[in-house]
Amino acid sequence: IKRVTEDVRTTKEDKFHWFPRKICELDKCHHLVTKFDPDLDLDHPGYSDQVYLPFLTFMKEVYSTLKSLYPTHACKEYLEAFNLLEKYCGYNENNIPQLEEVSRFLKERTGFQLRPVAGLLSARDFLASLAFRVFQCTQYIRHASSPMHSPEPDCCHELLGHVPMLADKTFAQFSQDIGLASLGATDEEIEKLSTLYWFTVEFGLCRQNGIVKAYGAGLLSSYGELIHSLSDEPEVRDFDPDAAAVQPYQDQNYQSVYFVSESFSDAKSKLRSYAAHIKRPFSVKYEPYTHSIELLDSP
Ligand code: NLE
Ligand code: FE2
Repeated sequence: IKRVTEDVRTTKEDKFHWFPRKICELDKCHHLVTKFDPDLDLDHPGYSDQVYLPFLTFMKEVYSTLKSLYPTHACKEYLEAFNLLEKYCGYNENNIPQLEEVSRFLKERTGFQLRPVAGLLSARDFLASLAFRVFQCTQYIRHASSPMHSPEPDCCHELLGHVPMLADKTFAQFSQDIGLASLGATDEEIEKLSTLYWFTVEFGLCRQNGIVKAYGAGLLSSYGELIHSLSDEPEVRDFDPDAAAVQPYQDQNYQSVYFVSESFSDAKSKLRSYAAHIKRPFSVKYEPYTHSIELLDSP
């Protein structure tokens, strides 16, 4: 009888992909993808050479040019957090903020924490960490030839793009919700959720007092694309998760389509109803006291 029940359990568990249920299991979510290889990739700014920007040039060039655009181009949640980061976390053009210090700041604001990662993670592993309010951060710096736009995430992108937004409560919840929706999802659903992530967390726009502003990290860390996204060149559509989840995109150049949300709480409730339609044999609930995932209606 014992054997039989075990068999049944195994068959049922095979129906969904493994996922971490405790925060310590994020140690197993470390699968890297080799998406951008400067030596092999003709479109990569580093193709055929090895010159990476010296660390301190980062804050000077990237930081000061971006900072001059924020008052007019960034959403108010971003501006508020950016000011605090300058005040308390060593954000300024002559300094490289310490991941640990920034992580402590975020933890106090929204419970998010940063975790260093060696390269680009698989979408499944990256999204799973968001379910635990853990943000996996790259640590290298973009190529010197294109400080105003990098095709891949780098520490400028993480620190200037993601960190300020993760300090906002509603946005933090939105990010965690994408992560929770990804746990145990099929490969197709992961693909759709990472596309959704792309058009919101990375390249999202929002309307504030009738004016369109940027909240996506890929915009807030790229001087060139931040200007482009708010010009009249690209197509701008109202945010709709069903459409955004299947919108084709590329990562070599500026986007040609952006989605604009009315507010973060609006985006959050739209995402929640999208996620409710994802078919899984269980639903999940985050247990903040133990940093673990509770399965409801589990097999
Ligand atoms: N294009 C962004 C930047 O230059 O910072 C990075 C995007 C990563 C998805
Ligand atoms: Fe990013």
